[in-house]
Amino acid sequence: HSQFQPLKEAMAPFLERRYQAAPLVGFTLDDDDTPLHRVMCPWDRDRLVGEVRWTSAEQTREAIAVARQAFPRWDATPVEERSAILERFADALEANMAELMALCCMEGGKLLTDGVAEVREAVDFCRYYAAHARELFGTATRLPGPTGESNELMLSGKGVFATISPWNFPIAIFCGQTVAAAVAGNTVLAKPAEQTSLIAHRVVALLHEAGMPRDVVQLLPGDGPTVGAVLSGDSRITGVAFTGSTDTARLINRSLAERDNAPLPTLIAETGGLNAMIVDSTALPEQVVADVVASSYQSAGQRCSALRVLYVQEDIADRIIETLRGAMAELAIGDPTQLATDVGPVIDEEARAGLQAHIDRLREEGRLLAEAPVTPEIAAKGTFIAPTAFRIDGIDALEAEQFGPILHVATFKSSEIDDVIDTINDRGYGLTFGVHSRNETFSNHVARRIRVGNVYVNRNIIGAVVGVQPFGGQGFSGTGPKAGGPHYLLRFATEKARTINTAALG
Ligand code: TXE
Repeated sequence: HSQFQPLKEAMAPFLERRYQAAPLVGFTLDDDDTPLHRVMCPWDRDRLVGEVRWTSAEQTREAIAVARQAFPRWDATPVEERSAILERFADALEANMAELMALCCMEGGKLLTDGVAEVREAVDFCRYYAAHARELFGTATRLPGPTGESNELMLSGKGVFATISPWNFPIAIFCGQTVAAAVAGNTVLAKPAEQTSLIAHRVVALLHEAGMPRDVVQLLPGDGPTVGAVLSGDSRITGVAFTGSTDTARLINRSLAERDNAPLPTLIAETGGLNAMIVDSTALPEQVVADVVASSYQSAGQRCSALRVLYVQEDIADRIIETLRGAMAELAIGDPTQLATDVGPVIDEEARAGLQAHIDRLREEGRLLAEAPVTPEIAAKGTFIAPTAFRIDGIDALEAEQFGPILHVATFKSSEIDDVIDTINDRGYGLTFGVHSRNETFSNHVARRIRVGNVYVNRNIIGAVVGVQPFGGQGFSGTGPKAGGPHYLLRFATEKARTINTAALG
């Protein structure tokens, strides 16, 4: 904890600040047009964090016109200049770490250490995409061809992109999608999640200060059915980079497809998961449980990569559950600004109520295996959910992803392993997956057969280091390409092959 102590002290003054936010667009706003929304703190329900003015449908359409007009100029801007803006922005994020962490705690309910990780990941995205853009967009690729002809392939931006982001990584994912679209030469309409508008406002203000033109990246805070729906229904939008739930991705896909007289769209979607881990009887219970607790309960289970279903081989199940009970009894739940806290609140009352209903149902069925303690005083202060583990028959018992600190545990016999893998594959999601075993033949077999985007062997399943573990799923979990991987920027780009008859010039 000692390494975080100076940051904790540096963020203290920002915890008291009241923030104001509004759309950041490339035209003059008439301020009184839209209502102000009050932002309350998830772990201290009477505390006002700030106010945000949401974007109206009309303002959204005007912003699209601005983006369209700015596109040719921005796409013609040398990539060196575009990348340099991302690098200056990365420096600015680092320099403002304390304030951004404070905002993550206050508006997003994130632990202080999660806030640090957010900023670092955003910085990594900026530097990685800046470097990649130079490679991809800097020079045309020469291609072989017959004598008297020159052939080359050039990459450029596609047009106007909307980036629609979730609240659970309000800096990292929001920045990653937005800077990728921009550095590839597109103009961008960034729509943050309703719940994290203040953070997004501060981030885009820093991006503009770093030199990103105001008409190239515009911030449109607002609700999904208004701003999000206008963006995905407008025929001037070339593509959408979306991260959020699978249901919303389906809505956006439909809306893009139904547009008249619109370019065939690009949809890059990173969506939900029903992530599983398989543990065989050779695994070490202490190590398994440490990784399970991290995977299921870090960030209060509000990670798309979080572990939802643990499959344990029958003969080791009792030991795993006993060890898990012990570990969960130790979890500290409460104020996310305190370094000793392990689990903070969930994002809002709607999320809390949905999770609680799921918990109540499983508890009534007598399925509770373990529970972490939440004191009544803490529960009364904010949207806290006690981390729990329940026994279920298998992944098919779950209708949907439960986006919170709830783990489901099923058992299997060693002869059933291929059926378990088939069931997980057939469920349709395909984001993260883990296997714990000291038998390499077993873990190789499982890792090979499972159809997911990210497989983790003998560790937790929630890591996604930029450039090291490119991240993203398949099936219900997303379209690819993987964020923080070498192919990501290509989906934001269009290719032009140029053939010159060199003989014609003599
Ligand atoms: O999603 P929502 P949330 C997933 C995670 C979970 C979800 C949580 O698994 O399922 O994200 O985020 C906007 N037209 N991932 O609750 O509700 C909405 O305003 C256009 C996956 O925020 O889908 C918000 O900005 N837009 C992941 C955004 O969509 C609309 C990593 C997301 O909202 C809209 C992180 C509409 N009709 C989280 N309705 C991964 N796989 O990488 C809403 N929105």
